[in-house]
Amino acid sequence: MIKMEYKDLIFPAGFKWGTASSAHQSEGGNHNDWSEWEQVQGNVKDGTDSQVACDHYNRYEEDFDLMKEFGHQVHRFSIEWSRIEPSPERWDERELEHYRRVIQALLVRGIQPMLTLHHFTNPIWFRDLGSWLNPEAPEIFGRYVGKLVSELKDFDIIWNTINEPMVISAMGYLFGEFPPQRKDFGDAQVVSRHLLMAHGQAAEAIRETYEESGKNHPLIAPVMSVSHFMPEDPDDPDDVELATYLDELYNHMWIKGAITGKVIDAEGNEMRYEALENSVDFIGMNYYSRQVVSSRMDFLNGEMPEKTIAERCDGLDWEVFPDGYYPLIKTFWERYGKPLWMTENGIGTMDDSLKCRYIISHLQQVYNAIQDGVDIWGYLVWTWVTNFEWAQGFMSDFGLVGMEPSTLQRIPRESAYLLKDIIEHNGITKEIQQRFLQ
Ligand code: GCO
Repeated sequence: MIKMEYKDLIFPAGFKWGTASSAHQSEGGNHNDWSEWEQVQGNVKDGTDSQVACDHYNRYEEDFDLMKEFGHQVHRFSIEWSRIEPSPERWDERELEHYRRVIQALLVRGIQPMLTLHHFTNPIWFRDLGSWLNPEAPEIFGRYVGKLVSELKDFDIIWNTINEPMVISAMGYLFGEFPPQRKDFGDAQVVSRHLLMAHGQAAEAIRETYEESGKNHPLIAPVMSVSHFMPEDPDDPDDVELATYLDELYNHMWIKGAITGKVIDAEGNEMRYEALENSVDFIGMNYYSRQVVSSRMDFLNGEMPEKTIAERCDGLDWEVFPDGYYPLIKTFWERYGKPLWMTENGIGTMDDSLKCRYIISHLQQVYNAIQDGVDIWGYLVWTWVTNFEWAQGFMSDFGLVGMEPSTLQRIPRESAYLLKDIIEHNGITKEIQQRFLQ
């Protein structure tokens, strides 16, 4: 075996580390469009649901204690819309108080809250109004955000508006794998446009609420899921063209709209959407894997080439492919010139040594991008405690901290200690790389 020569990869001073999660996947006890969908047999692959999740709603202090013990500096989480606004414009004071306590609990432990306003789930009444296909959806969401932000503006919060708009539109409206399980390219386009407008409405509500109370503008960002599209046959111009098309469609079209403030309307015309102005202070990037595509298959109907995968995520067709990370980061920086946060990266596996290798090999890419001049502010692993992985249920375990199923007791894995080590050194030392990669 060839012995690799490693060197210390130390990140810039002030670089921030932590983990990310979402309300529905961790809290338990939610009632929203997802929780109802989960009750239909066959929708969640392993037959589980999110009703217990990791009971984070009741155990957040314990979870934050552990984060503090492990040196975390930031935690990204979401607020569950259906709890705050259980019916239109009826605000649940008890739930608002709950989330104030959650935020406070992070702050007193010295952990910066990064708060996601929308992470996949919707209130039942919003679903019944047509969900993201409803032309009024952006305003309805903006109204909610205005209320929520007016309640939370006194806390030091970094705001994420919409989490992974293209996943909502592709998985829910094109591939039919998430609720509402539609399979219609036109619908998917409408949803992605409405989510873009909703992002604008949310950003505007945040800016105005802060301005009205004489506060400084906080940091606001949308969070993009990015995937590295590759042609199955790099010498086939049709494959190359398809990969380029999908890269534009999935990775760029939406964020370009948020940055330029332009939306493509139903007739295909470009129009300015004022609320999008100054709506992006930085971009959150979630990277997991690559996507190999072939022009001989109907990708938009869910057909993808068979591939032999050496290392993968459990329960999902996601190959470990760190080399796809750097080019995406670099392109985002070159095209949009906005600072970046790596808001999610990780792998669902019971093989914790694979999880450790995954994190290190992806961080090498982040480090290289920083060396090449990209302004990256932080890196968050998905996720801290084992939680509910959407249509996979509990088949894909992304946790750095495992959970004893009957007692829900938290059990830090070696990967949790790895992250602690990385945070202590503000990087991946030579020793860390040797320990895990050799
Ligand atoms: C997201 C992600 C998470 C997933 C993670 C692993 O939307 O931010 O989908 O919710 O759990 O990406 O699949």
